[in-house]
Amino acid sequence: MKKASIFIALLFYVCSVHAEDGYDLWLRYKPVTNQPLRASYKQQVQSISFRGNSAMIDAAKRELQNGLNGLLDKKISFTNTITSNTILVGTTTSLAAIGFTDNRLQQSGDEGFLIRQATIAGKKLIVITANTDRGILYGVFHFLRLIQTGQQLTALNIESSPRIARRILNHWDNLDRHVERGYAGISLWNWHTLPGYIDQRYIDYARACASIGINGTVLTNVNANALVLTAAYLEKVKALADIFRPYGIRVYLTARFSAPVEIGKLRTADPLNDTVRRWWTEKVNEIYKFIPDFGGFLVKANSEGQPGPQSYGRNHADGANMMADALSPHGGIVMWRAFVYNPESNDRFKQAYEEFKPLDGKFRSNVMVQVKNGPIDFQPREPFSPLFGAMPQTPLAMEFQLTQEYLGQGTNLVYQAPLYKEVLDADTYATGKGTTVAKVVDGTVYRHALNAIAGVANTGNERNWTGHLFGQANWYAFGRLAWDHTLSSELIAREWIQQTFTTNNVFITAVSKMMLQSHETLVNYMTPLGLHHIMGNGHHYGPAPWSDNLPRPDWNPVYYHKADGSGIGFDRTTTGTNALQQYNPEVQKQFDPLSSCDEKYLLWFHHVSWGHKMKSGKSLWEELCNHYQAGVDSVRLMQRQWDKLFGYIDEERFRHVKMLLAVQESEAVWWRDACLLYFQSFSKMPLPAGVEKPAYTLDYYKQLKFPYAPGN
Ligand code: GCW
Repeated sequence: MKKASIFIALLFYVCSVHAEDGYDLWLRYKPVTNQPLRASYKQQVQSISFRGNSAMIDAAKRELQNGLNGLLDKKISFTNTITSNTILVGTTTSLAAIGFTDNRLQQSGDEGFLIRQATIAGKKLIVITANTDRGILYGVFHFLRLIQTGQQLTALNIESSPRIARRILNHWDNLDRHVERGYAGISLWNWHTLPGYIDQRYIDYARACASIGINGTVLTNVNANALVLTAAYLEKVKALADIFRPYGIRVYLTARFSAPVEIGKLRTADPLNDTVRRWWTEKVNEIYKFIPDFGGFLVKANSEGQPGPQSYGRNHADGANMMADALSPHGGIVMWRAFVYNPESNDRFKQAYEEFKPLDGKFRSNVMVQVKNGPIDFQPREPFSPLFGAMPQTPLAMEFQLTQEYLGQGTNLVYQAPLYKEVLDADTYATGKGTTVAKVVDGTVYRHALNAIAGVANTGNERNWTGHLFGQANWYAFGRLAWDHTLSSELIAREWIQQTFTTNNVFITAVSKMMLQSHETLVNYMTPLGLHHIMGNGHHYGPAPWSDNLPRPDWNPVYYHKADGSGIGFDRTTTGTNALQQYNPEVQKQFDPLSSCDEKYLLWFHHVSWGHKMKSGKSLWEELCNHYQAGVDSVRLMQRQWDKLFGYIDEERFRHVKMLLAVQESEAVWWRDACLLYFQSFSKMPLPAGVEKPAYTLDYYKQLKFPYAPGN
């Protein structure tokens, strides 16, 4: 090629990879770049035909038309007649009227859908059908996903329905728009300008959620403000609920237990007091006047200073049941959180179980207990919470944290699907082998019709929604796994990459590899071998394993690692707090004795001597050092992998990720050096060969302060 033509080709290429700011998430609907494929799509999708009429059908219509117009780079029109190469969309009933039936729809429930090739009135076409409009909406989004991910439309035959009924985001958003543990700006909800001003963001949020099957949103922080239950705010909540409804999303609120006192002017919030009970009944009736399909309450009570029934000598069931009774006539539910701990117990690990296990069977049928994935608090790696194997009579909702409070916050690339899967696939052995956490949560083990999964949202008003562009992948993965927890982390990563960036295979392969390694990488440079909760106090930013000055012992990192001259780790066996006994015997065997403990969880359960011989033959100290170094090395590898991808995507997003990877590298180095210097003061052993020397002294790391770290 001549120089000039190379230049023109290059210019054309650069211009065709337009700058993008991430706002469009995985719903970009850019023209399919593979020309033969686009041509075949165009051939098969010549028009759209919708049966039915509702706000939800309208939303599906708009999405399908916009999506196809973009993807096929052609205006697709609607038709009312049955012609070949049409996408025919309608519910079971409306399509039965024109002679289309499929028995599989009997199993699809009220959210599932069917996408398949069909011949109707002699015409070959593609049908998207479901029992309900909601199923249609999900089917439409799935159909668009097929095109976005470059799948063939010939011989389509897909039946899909969600395994978990309630798939909910939990926003820890305050009424002043501060987001607790938020790293992506301020809250999406502009309470001040609602209900009059409807931000396009609200609609795009709903579209994004619906596209991955999320069907509920808790708008407010679990550290709740009772004001949201007053009429002035309920009007604003109603405005959001009205926007979300056509996208199949129900609104829930957090209920502050002391609301009857704070906004109701009562003298008590005692759940057994008749006046208090009447107050909640009336409050709930009022809410349903604003929002007829209101989902219910999420409640954090008697935890970290939040008010609750125990302040009145009552228990969690008394509190939850009171609210449940008020909600039940309207079909509302209570999600009562099990995240409790008080300084009296000898091990924070054990407390949720100690408080909730005795209450199994004491809750109303519209109460769920919402349990964090692990026993402590969203650590980079936790064993599953023992409650999942211990509450047969109570529907348990899973709570994951998408926002990266303990996973590098806004600057680290960490794809969390492997973390979610590790927990969901863990076996509780509650009813014998194969009683996985996922099967407890989705209701199959104990046949709970009420079942739910929640993710603490990572969204904010930053242009790209999640601060770090790759945070979007966690939102996406949460929704996809909530729909079907058997999907693999890799498949979800690939789907996300294809829709978010490009369908180029070199790019997809390289980036999915980065993503799949990223969680283990973070565990290595932060909390390897079962270390946990050694982050900075309060803001939880950066390492502070030395920290020991908070008023409660169980808020201090030293409580969790217990490093001393003899070794490191928390003894939760019979010689220690015996927290292990909360698991079924088969699970206990995976962690105890020390010699057979899965080393990923070692320091969660054992206090181990520095010289202890690990499975590799190396000492614990050496192994610990190597893990920290490996974490840093893997971040550097991610940087090199990313650098090679220059030119595959727009420069704006490329540079965004590149810069953040550099920040991540420096934070990984910081974690390694601060932790190793500190632990070395106990082990008194040298850094093994291959582990880089820290650039500063331990005192330097100890004096670092971050008064304005976000999210606190
Ligand atoms: O992880 C901890 C957080 C708190 C949070 C709490 C909870 C909303 O540090 O910010 O409060 O958990 O889950 O209730």
